[in-house]
Amino acid sequence: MARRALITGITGQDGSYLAEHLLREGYEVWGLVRGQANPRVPRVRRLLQDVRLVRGDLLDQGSLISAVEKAQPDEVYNLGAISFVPMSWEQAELTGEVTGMGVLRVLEAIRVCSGITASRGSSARQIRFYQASSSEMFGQVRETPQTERTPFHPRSPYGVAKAYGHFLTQNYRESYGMFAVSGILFNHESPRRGAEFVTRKVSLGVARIKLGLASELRLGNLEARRDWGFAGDFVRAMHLMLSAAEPEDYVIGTGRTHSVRELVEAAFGAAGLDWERHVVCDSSLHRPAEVDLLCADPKKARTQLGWEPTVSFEDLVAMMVEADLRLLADGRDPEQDNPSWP
Ligand code: NAP
Ligand code: G4F
Repeated sequence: MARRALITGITGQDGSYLAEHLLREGYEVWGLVRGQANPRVPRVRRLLQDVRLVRGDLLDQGSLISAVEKAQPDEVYNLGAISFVPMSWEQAELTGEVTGMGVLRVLEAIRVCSGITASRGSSARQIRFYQASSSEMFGQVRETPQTERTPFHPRSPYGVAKAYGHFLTQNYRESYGMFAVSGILFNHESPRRGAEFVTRKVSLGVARIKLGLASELRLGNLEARRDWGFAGDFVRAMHLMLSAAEPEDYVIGTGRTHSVRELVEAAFGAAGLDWERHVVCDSSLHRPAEVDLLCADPKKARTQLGWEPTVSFEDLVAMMVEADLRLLADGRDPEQDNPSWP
C-alpha cells in the first residue's frame, strides 16, 4: 500500500515541490488548506491534481485533529507558517500563534490520533513528523558556518517562533518517543518563491526593467549575506530525514554565502543590465534587527543522509530571471501564475 503524507503549507513554495517529490516517490499526498475562499487553492487544484485537499488551519486544534483522522498519514510535514520575516514585527502575536503554537497543535493532533500518552509512550503505528525549522533561529550568529550545535540567537519574532517550534519538536521526541525531526533549512528559492522575498523581488524587478515595464528597483540592506539554495533540492532533504533509521535534526544549506549586493549583480548581469543604473537603496526597507550573515555547514546531512545540493547560486539566479522574463513576456500575473509549475 502507498505511504500517505500530509503536508501543511501545500499552497506555498516548498509545499508544491515536496508534493511533486512525494508523488514521484509513490506516496498518496494530502494537503492542508485553510479559508473558505483561499485564492491560492484553485492553483493547487489545477497544478497538483493528484494531491487530495483537506481543510484545516494551524490556528484551530480541532481542524488539525480532523485532518489527521481523515488523511491517516504515515508522515506529516509541517511547512505552514507566516514565513515573511518583516511581517513578524507587524503581526508578532499572529506569527507566534501560527509559526510557533501551530507546531504544538500539529504535534498534539498526531499525539492524540496515535493514542500516545506520557505513560504509554508511542503506539504501534508511528506517524513521523517533520518540522520546517529555519536558519533564522541562528540570527546573530555565534559561529560560522552554522551547524546543528550552533546556539540560537533569533533576531525577529519569526525567528523566536521558529525556535519555539524547534525545541517543542525535540521535546515531543524526548517525552513521547515520537519520530519528530526538524530540518534547519537555510534560504531556498525558486521561480515559485513569493514575490515579497528578496530573490524573487529582484528577479521580477530585473524582468520588468528588461521588458521596459519599470526603470528602478527599491531594495533595503544590500550587505546582508545568505546561503541561498534551490527549493527543489531542499525538499528532498525533508523526505530523507523522515526516511532515516533514527529521528535526528539536520542543517540543510549549500555552504556558500553571498550578499544581497552579489545577488543583485548576478541577476541584472543575467539579463545584460547594469544594476547600478536601476537599484535604489531605501532605508525604510531595513529591518528593526537584521541577520547579517548566514552560512550552513551541511556536513551531517551529506554524510548521514547522502544529501547534496545540485543547483549553484549562479544557476539559481539565472533560472529565476529567465522564468520571470518568460512570465511577464507572456503577460501572466506573477502572483497567480507561473510557467515553471507543471
Ligand atoms: P511560503 O511559500 O510562505 O508558504 C507558507 C505556507 O503556510 C502557505 O501554504 C500558507 O498557506 C501556509 N499558512 C500560513 N498561515 C497558515 C495557517 N494559519 N494555517 C495553515 N497554513 C498556513 O513558505 P515556504 O518558503 O514554502 O516555506 C515553507 C516552510 O519552511 C515555512 O514554515 C517557512 O517558515 C520554512 N522555511 C522556509 C525557508 C525558505 O527559505 N523558503 C527556510 C527555512 C524555513 P496560505 O496559502 O493559506 O496562506
Ligand atoms: O528574502 P528575505 O526576505 O528572506 P529572509 O529574511 O532571510 O527569510 C527567509 O529565509 C529564512 C531562512 O533563513 C526563512 F526562515 C524565512 O521564512 C524566509 O524564507 O531577505 C533576505 C535578506 C535580508 O537580510 C533582507 O534584509 O535580504 C535583505 N533585503 C534587502 N532588501 C531584502 C530587501 N529583503 C526583502 N524581502 N526585500 C527587500 O527589498
